[in-house]
Amino acid sequence: MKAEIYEFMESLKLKTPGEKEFHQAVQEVTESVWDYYIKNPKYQKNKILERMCEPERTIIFRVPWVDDRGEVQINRGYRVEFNSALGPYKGGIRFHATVTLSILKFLGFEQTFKNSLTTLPMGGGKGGSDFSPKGKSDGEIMRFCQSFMNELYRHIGPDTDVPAGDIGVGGREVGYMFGQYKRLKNEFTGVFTGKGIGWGGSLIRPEATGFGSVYFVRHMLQLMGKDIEGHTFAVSGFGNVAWGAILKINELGGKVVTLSGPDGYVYDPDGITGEKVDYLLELRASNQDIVEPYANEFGAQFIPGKKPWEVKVDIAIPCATQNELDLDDAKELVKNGCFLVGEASNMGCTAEAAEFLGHHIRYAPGKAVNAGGVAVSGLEMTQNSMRLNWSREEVDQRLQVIMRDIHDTCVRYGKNGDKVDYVKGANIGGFVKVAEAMLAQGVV
Ligand code: 2IT
Repeated sequence: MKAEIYEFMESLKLKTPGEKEFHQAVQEVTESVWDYYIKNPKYQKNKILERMCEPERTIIFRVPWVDDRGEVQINRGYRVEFNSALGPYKGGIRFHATVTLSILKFLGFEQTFKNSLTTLPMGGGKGGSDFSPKGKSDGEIMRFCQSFMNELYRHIGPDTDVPAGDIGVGGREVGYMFGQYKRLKNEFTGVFTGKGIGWGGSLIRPEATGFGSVYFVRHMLQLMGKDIEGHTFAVSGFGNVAWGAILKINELGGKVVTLSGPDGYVYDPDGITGEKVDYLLELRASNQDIVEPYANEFGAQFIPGKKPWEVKVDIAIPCATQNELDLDDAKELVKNGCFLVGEASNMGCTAEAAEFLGHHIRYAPGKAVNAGGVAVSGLEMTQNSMRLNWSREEVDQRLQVIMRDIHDTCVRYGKNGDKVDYVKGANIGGFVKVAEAMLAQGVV
C-alpha cells in the first residue's frame, strides 16, 4: 500500500475505531481512485475524499416493542444519510442480528458510488436494525416495523431520503413501514421503494437485483467471447437476490447447482429450476433462515456448515452477505476451473479474496454487479413522481440499458490491456460524478 493511503487510512481509523467493515470498504475505494485523485488537485484541495468518508448525518435511535408473550424488547435503529450530492439519500434497510454502525456505514458508503453508477439522480444512504426477523411472528414483525417508523418518519421523505429493502426487509416489511409513515405524516408519497404492485410499487423491482446481476455478468462474458448459455453456476443465499439471479440464469440457458443459508449449502446437480425456484419464496416467508428444507423437499444434497464455493462450477455469484467468500474459497473456486465471479452481495468477497480473484480470473464488485436493484428503485421513484406505472417490458428494457452503461463505465475506467479491472473501473466511475457534484455545490 502507498504511504499516503496508509496515512489516510490510519487517520480514518483513529476517528472511527473498530468500524472494520467500513474501513474495508473505504480502503478498497481509496486504493482504486488514489492516482486519479492526485492527478486532479482540485479534489485534494477540497478534501473530497475526506468529506466522502464522513456521513452527512447519522441517526441512531431506540426501538422498543412488545413481543407475543407481552415482554418488552429493545432494539437499536439506524439511518446513515451518507451523501446527497446526486439526489435524495437512497438505499435499503437491513434487519439482521449482525447489524452495527460499521455495517451500515460500509453499506451507505458503497451505496453512494453504486447509485452514482446507475446514472439516476440518487444520493447514498443505508439504515436498519439489529432486530432479527428469524422466528418472529407476523404480528411481531409489524409491531417492530411500526415502532421503527415512529422515529424514522421524521428524517425521511420522497425528496429527502427514500429507503427500500435489504436483508430481512422485503415486501411485507416495506408495507408495514410505509403504512406507518403514511399514518404519521398523513400523506401518500413515494417515500419507500419496493412497494407492492397496486400501491405504488414498480414491476420488476423484486427481480431487479438478480436480473441486473445476470445482465452484468453476461456483458463480462461477452467481452470474453462467451455467454450464459451452457455454463454452470454456484449461487449463495436463498433470498430475493438469489431468486432473481436464478430465474434469469435459467431463462438464458445456464444451470444453477447451489444455494446456501446460515445452516450450510444445497447441491442440486440437476439444476434449480421450475417449482424449485418458487420454493425459495416459501423458504424466505417461513422466517427460519435455513435452506435444509429445500434438500428434503426435492431430494438434493445438503452439506451442513459449509459454503458452496467448494463445488466445481464455471461461474460463481455470491448473493448472500458481506465477506461471504474468503481467500481460501477464492483459491478453491479457481483451482476447480471457475473463471468468473460476479458479486451480487454487497462486498461479498473479503479484500484478500477480491485481490486474488482480480489477478487470476474475471471478477466484478457488488457496487457494479448488483446496482440493478437500486436502479429499478430509481425507476420506481420516477413512476411515483409521474403518477404512472410502466409495463414490465419498459422497466426491464431500462434496466438492461442501465446495466450495459455500468459495464461500459467499468471498461472505460478499468481497461487494462485485454483485461478489465472492474474494481478500479467501478470505483473511479462512481467517484467522478459524486466528486464533481460536491465540488460544484461548495463546501457543504
Ligand atoms: O444494496 C442495495 O442496493 C439495496 N439494498 C437496494 C437499495 C434500494 O434503495 O433499492
